[in-house]
Amino acid sequence: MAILLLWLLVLRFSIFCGSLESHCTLQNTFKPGFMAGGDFVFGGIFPLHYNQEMPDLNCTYKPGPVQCNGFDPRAFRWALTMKLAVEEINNSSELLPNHTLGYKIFDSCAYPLTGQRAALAVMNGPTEADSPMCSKASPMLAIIGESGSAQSIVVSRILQPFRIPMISYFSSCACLSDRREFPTFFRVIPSDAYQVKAIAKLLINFNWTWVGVLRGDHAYGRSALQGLLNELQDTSVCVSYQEMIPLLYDSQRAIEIIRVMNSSSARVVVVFSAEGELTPFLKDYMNLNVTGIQWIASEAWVTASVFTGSEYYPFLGGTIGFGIRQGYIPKLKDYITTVNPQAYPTNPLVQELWGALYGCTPFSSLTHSTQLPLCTGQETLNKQHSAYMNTSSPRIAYNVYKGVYALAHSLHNLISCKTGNGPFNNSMCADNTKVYPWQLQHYLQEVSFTISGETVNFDMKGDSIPSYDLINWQKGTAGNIELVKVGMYDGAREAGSELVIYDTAITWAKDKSEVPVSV
Ligand code: TCR
Repeated sequence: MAILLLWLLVLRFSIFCGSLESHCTLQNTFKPGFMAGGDFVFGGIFPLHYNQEMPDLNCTYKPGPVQCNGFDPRAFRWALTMKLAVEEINNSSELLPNHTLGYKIFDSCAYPLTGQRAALAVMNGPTEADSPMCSKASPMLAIIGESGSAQSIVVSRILQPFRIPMISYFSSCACLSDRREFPTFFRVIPSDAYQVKAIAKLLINFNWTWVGVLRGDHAYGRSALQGLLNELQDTSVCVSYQEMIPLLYDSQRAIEIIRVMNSSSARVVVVFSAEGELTPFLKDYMNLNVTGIQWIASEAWVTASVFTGSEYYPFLGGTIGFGIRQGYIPKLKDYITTVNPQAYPTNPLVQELWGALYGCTPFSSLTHSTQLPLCTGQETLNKQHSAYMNTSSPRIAYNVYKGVYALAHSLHNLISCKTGNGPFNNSMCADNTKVYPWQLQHYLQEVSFTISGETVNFDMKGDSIPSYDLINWQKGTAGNIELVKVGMYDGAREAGSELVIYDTAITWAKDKSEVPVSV
């Protein structure tokens, strides 16, 4: 019912926007993080905060704005990457010359319902960038977003009636490949369905005949396990046990699981889990002083920085798994170092970034909302701010970058349509002065271009060519764990030879160079 009402609001808003005062109020309390006008506008939705306060359910006064906490510099970097990509394209004389792109970037607070609000706000067009209010808004053609699959599911359902395409940079749930349910969903991160294919190939490649599987108690763990079991059918690999780390962590249960692992002759254990639930489990594992397990990490924890301390090496060294492919964004580092409160004095997100990085607030006028001391103005960005500054090998930021370029190339092709040779009814082209999102989706489905040496295109399910880096946890100079690329899974290669492994580069569990045996 509530959703129906919201839809009605959206529909009515686009017709009588000026008169719907209450809705314009919603608009005003939910402001984009960054915004710029242009001939064509793309929306962006990013989890700029990682949690949100419970909504105020007291209806005796006007509800206040959504309160989000936990500013996330990493997601902020993703959002800036979108801004960078749009600005690069606007400066390009090859891609979309004579046209400017605009953007409106909103925060979902990593929360599905706020993602929903963000989607509605992006679609509702008029904001300060378009003046006068509510008139002459540039068409909002597509969205880059969302991050988590739960948010993308909601956002996709909202965009669907309006036929607005979206490209997700982080949602990997295989469930999103169902075109009947998510007809306008595209993504530049591989579906988890490919991850289990890659893991199955890895297990077969090393002749491990018996393996254990451990998973978290959530949809990701459940569907990954199911997927792996399917992939292993009719192969030489058998699963000797499947265990689940309980949602409400329970040491007793964990110790039982560790006993099972330790007594099995299957030394290889595949773990589908996020770092959160794995942390207490690994603590118990280390307390019991068990070693000799060869861990196969799922994408969700293979790049986790929380386990890279030297204390983990005896237990986790040799871990191997598939991570999202790294790319290269030449201008990203310089770009994000230009962001500071002086350059963006009115942007609250930039102020929050300073709070997150330096524990200070840049302007005294803002101190009422925070308890932080005033910044000195001498704060400079450096490597130590890794969550924000780690730009040397972006994975998700690179996906964002690819996504924006995919939209730009599609729009470029749409605009370059030769009269009488178009893809629409009667060989018509789109009217460049009045492009509809569904017309852009046609071109997005067809687009194919190269970026960073990689071809980008989409299959009929909206999935792009899957590619992963094979990552191995090796001993760094300080005894810590370093993530080393030891191969890849590249869906662009011929069927059967997608997996490429640099065998001699791998360090296995217990610091060994021979492949462990697991039978
Ligand atoms: N996409 C997941 C969430 C997720 C994740 C992770 C969470 C991915 N990778 C790493 C923690 C750590 C990939 C989603 O929601 O689709």
